[in-house]
Amino acid sequence: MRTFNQLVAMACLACIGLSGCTQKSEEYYVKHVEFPEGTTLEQKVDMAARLVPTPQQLEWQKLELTAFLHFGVNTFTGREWGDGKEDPALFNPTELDAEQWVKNLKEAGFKMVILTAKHHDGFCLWPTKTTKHSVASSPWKDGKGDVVKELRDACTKYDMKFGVYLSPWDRNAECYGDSPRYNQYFIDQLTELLSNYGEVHEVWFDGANGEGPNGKKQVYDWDAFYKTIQKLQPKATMAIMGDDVRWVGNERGLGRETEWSATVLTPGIYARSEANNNALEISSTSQDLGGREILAKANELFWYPSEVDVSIRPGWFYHAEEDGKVKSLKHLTDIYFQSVGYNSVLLLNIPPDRRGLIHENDIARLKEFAAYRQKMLATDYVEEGDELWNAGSGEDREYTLATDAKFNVVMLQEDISKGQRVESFKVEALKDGQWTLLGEGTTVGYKRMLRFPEVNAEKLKVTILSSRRNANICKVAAYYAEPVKEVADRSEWNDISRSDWKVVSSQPLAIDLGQSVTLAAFTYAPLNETAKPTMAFRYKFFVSENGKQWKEVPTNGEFSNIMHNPLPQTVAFKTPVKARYIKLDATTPSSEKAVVEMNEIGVSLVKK
Ligand code: FUL
Repeated sequence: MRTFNQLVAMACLACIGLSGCTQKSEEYYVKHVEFPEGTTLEQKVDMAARLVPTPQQLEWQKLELTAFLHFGVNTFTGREWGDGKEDPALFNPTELDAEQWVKNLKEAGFKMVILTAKHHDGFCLWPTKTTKHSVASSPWKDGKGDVVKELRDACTKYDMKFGVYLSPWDRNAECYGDSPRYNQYFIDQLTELLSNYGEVHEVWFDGANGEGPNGKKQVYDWDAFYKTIQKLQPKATMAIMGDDVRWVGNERGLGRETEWSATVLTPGIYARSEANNNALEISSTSQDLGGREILAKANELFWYPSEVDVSIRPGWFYHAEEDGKVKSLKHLTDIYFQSVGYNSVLLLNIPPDRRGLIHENDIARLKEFAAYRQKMLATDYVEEGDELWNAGSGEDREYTLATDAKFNVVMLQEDISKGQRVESFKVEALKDGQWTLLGEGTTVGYKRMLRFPEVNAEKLKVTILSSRRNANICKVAAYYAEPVKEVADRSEWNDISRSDWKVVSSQPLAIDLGQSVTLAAFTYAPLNETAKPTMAFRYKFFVSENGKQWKEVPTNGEFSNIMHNPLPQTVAFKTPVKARYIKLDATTPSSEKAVVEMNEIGVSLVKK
């Protein structure tokens, strides 16, 4: 593992006076700082205020909107996680056009695209020398195609940043689990991707591994992966199982209101990460990753900003049956305010379809989303909101608003190249000689947007209630965001009323549907769309006409990725089955007996 002394040594920079700044010089720590023994909380807070991003982390943060492209064999099998046994012949997009992807994403305001060059199924979208399990063995372009190259060329043409997702978990590689061999295999794949496609701006390593306790155990050599990136693409950011960009902790597009980029969470690729994070009793899903309470217990701090990854559809891969389930404009704008507006970068997934094109429904929604943001950002009612404000705790500043200002969003930004400092703030508006509170918030960081009911006002007052050293507020803006009505949710996944159902056994769950029907599919929908340790992951599904003789229905037996994305998963049967009774025999992600309730199950009847 790379030594931290190296980092700290290069990290201590002297700041030579800032214009408009009352503090003459400040010493900064780049990306990481260790607290020597005996450091008091006040000293830690002061050091935390001087932790700053690397130049590439800063550039990354400014992108705000980035796009994910989940594409691969799953696109053709309908699965979310392939098992690696798929025939490469399945991969055959009929009209693949990477320019269509990039052009549309560019027009919608996205600044980078990240492609699943290899997902968990191990199928490579470029003609790799490491395995036959790639596009080279597919009928697409007679095995002469290269999706990574097509995307790279399109990114060059449209001046779009380019990133690769390479799944460490590989269900196809025969050497997976034979740790040294697979690590070399992975490094060879990484080397190809980082050597043959020009500049790569981000490398995204997924942390998912669904093998379970009895699966193959692969010990990853993160240090060697890290060094490969450092050598071949030193300017790239390394995300998730990386130390530049942190997973926000859910796949729903929900950032934290209090979001510290200067965080106590030790990145998962460091050997000491488990020990450190266990000692603090934290993980990437914890609420407080940088407040004073947790800082008091920590020995080191990282500049490790949050990225909100979420799909525009329920699944990460394209499934035709989700064409009507593209997230609504209301949902997307909420995601925007809760990611970009909560000091995070949004990584929105838009999965190309079986043609190899972004589907018309997704494009239409992207256009609406872009138009919405453009309209909102076109008019900033704050005058002189760009003037740098070096604000101490308790200080306030008044801003004149344009005449007839009508707004419902206030945006604040800190100059994070000098650290993240604001701990709490409030915003008030002056109307007819009266100050009214519009809202309060905690962290600001790179960007914080506060929403409230629409107001007309003459002045705006921002108060920094608490800050770690003086905050460097570099932007205050006020916008009007058109209220958006929610379109009714059309996710129906149960065709027969449950009032006639009876649970005939709870372990495994067996249900009498009260009538004999012909089923086309069943759905498992974790209660409140929330993951719990007792939830189902692997399963067998049985049907019966009399509740005594059961017949197993062939399925792929896995609710892929349900732990991270606990949305309803519908399993369509190859051929319809007759049933009065159904049974789900399932185990949890840690291979215990799962607990499933009747109202978490739905059935779909064959449509006449
Ligand atoms: C998860 C994966 O398991 C999903 O399939 C998807 O790629 C998502 C972005 O990350 O961990």
